[in-house]
Amino acid sequence: MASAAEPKYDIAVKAVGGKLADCPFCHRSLLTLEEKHVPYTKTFIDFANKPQWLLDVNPAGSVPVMKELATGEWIVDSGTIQDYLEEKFPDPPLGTAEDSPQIGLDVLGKFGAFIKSSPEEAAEKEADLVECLRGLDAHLTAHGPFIGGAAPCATDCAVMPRLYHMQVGTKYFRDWEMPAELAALRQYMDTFMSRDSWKNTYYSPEMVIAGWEAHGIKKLVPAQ
Ligand SMILES: N[C@@H](CCC(=O)N[C@@H](CS)C(=O)NCC(=O)O)C(=O)O
Repeated sequence: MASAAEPKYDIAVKAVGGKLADCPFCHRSLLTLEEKHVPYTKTFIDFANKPQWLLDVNPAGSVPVMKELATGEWIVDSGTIQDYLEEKFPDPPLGTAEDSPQIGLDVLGKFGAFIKSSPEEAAEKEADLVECLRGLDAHLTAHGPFIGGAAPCATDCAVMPRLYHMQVGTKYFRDWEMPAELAALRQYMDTFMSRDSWKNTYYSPEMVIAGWEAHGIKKLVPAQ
C-alpha cells in the first residue's frame, strides 16, 4: 500500500512473471488490508515453483496465506484472513465474512460454468449468470451504492474480484457483456474500481485471461 508505515503483515499471493496475478481470493485479502489501511508487504508465489515453506504452512498449497510479522503467526485462507483482520482492526468496520450480506458470491461459479459451457448448454448457463447478476443489481438498487450500504463491507472485497473476472472473461471468451439495464451493478463496479484499494491491488485483464486459459478455457469461435 501507499503508506510508509511499518508493515505488520506479509501476504503470499499468486504471481506470474514477478507481477501480482489473477487470484480472486488473494485479491479479496489485499482489498481488505487496503480498505482497513493495514500496512503490509507481498511475497509473490510462482505456482510452477512453489516454495516448501508454503506447503508447510498450507499443505493445500493455495494462496493467500498471511504472516503476522511480530509473532510469526500464519493465517491461512481468504475467509479466515477476512475475519482475523476484522477482529484485529475493527476500524473501519467491514464486518466478518458471515455477518455481511450474502449476495453475489456465486458469480464466479456461474461465470465459470458459462465460459466452460458447450454450445448446447450455453443459453442455460448464460441465464443462470444473468439471474445472479440481476439479484445483485436489485440489492444494490435497494441498498447501495455498496453491497453493505454507504461504505464497503467484507462481501464487497470478496465479490468485486469475482465480478472483474466475470467482466473480463465473458467479453474475451464469449464476446458477451452484462445487460445494459443492470445500471446499479455497472455503477457499483465503476465506483469500486475508482477506489485506492482497487488501484493498489490491480492486475491486468491479460492476467485474468491467461489464468482462465491455463485452466483450458478457449475463446468461442462463432460458427460461420
Ligand atoms: N479457499 C481458499 C481458496 C484459495 C485458492 O483456491 N487459491 C488458488 C488461486 S486462485 C490457489 O492458490 N491455487 C493453487 C494452485 O492452483 O496450485 C481461499 O479462500 O483462500
